[in-house]
Amino acid sequence: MIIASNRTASPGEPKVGGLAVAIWEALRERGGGVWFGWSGETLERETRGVRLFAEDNVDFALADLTEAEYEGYYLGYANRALWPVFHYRVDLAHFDDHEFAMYEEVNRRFGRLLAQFTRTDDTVWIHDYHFLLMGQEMRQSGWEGPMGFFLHIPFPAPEIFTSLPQHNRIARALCAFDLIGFQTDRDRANFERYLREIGRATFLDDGRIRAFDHVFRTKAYPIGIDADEILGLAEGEEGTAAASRLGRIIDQRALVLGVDRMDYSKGLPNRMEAFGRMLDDHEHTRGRVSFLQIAPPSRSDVDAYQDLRAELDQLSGRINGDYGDLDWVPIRYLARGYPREMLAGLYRLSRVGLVTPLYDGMNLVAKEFVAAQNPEDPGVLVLSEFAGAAEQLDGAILVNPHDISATADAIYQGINMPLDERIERWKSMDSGVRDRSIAWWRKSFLEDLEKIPEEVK
Ligand code: GDG
Repeated sequence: MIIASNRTASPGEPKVGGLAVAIWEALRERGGGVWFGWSGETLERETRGVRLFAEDNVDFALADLTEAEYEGYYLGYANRALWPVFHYRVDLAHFDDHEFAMYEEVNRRFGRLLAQFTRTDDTVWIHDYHFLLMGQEMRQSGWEGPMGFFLHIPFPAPEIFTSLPQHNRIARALCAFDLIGFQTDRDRANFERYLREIGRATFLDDGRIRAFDHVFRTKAYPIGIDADEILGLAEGEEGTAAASRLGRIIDQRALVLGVDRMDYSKGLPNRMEAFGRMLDDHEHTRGRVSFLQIAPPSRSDVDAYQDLRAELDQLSGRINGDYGDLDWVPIRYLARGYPREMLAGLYRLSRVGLVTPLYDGMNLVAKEFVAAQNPEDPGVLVLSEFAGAAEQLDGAILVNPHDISATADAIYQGINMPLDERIERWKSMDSGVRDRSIAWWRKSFLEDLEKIPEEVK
């Protein structure tokens, strides 16, 4: 089993986060393998090789980036072109041929490095938008075995995807995989529509697709979480300590909670506006509700992220200035990360989980919030209809995050929802989250991928 993702877990340290655990388990379950990725180090000059660390029967193979590659491949094409376009923010996208060349170069170099690890009978699984071209590079390096790809972020409608000057090159490279996994049917359908309308694909009777001289399959595999792990953390010592610490401060007030990487796709300004609108529309909620937004900064070397930070600082200050009082701050906005244990405790304490991205591949926070709840007194999930998770979490109050009034109403509805309705909604979500777990996700993708060699090519 050979897996590549831009960042890997740290060898020798506990594997935290859904994806890291899923990959780690996939490798161990199959008796070992290689987990390849960027080391997180940038060097002035290129080093050709990889550093190997063994843990159990897994080899971590870590490659460095040069400063120019980090700038062009990672900050540049991946995060200034692909991320915004795939999240429908063409207005924020920056297209630069040099950055694409760096992206191509890193995919080529990494693809060749990875090909060196493969042996007959191996299975290759490549992850996410950093490595869209890597499958093709692997094929060109001679790898002929089964090779799958999973896209963690949305795949946009063809009208948006084609704004990328290199859309044809990217789609062609993706088709070199045997199995292309998406978070939702919406994403899969977008990709297939691109192939049909622009890629002149043929859709075969057995469900496979022929395009750009390759035959492959596509399917949605909604990523999940380990619900028991989150529940255990929420009920554990650190989780309950965090909840009682915050509980003392917010007193009897209802807690509305948001937890997001600070990213423009997460709809944070809209969310703050909506909370302010609710205070405006329902005066009696003032002093009775507290909104806690945890937003650890990410990619702060990219301009759009610096602009977002400034916008949130300003907006939270304005709302707190307008509505706050001597003994009450409406928005607690914390631009830093917290340990997972604490987050789980806070999810459980909250009356409303506010997850309102403008666009999101899946959104694991929504699922974690559900898993952490007390079955006898569960909180309410207010969820954007544009999060992949909305295809599954039917007990949430779904909102259009661009509609500030509707989001304000949804928060209000959540705060006031009667217990029996909360329980009913939560139950249906919790069983879905448990069913479609991270283990289910990994197993179903790999089972499908491993069937590929049996199919007539
Ligand atoms: C990408 C796609 C897709 C957040 N703050 C802290 C913290 N977190 C953890 C959450 C959750 C994870 O980070 C965030 O996952 P999301 O799914 O919500 O979002 P992205 O980071 O954008 O992830 C997304 C995902 O990949 C998986 O395929 O669902 O659509 O964009 O687990 O709990 N963890 C800690 N401290 C924090 O302050 N420890």
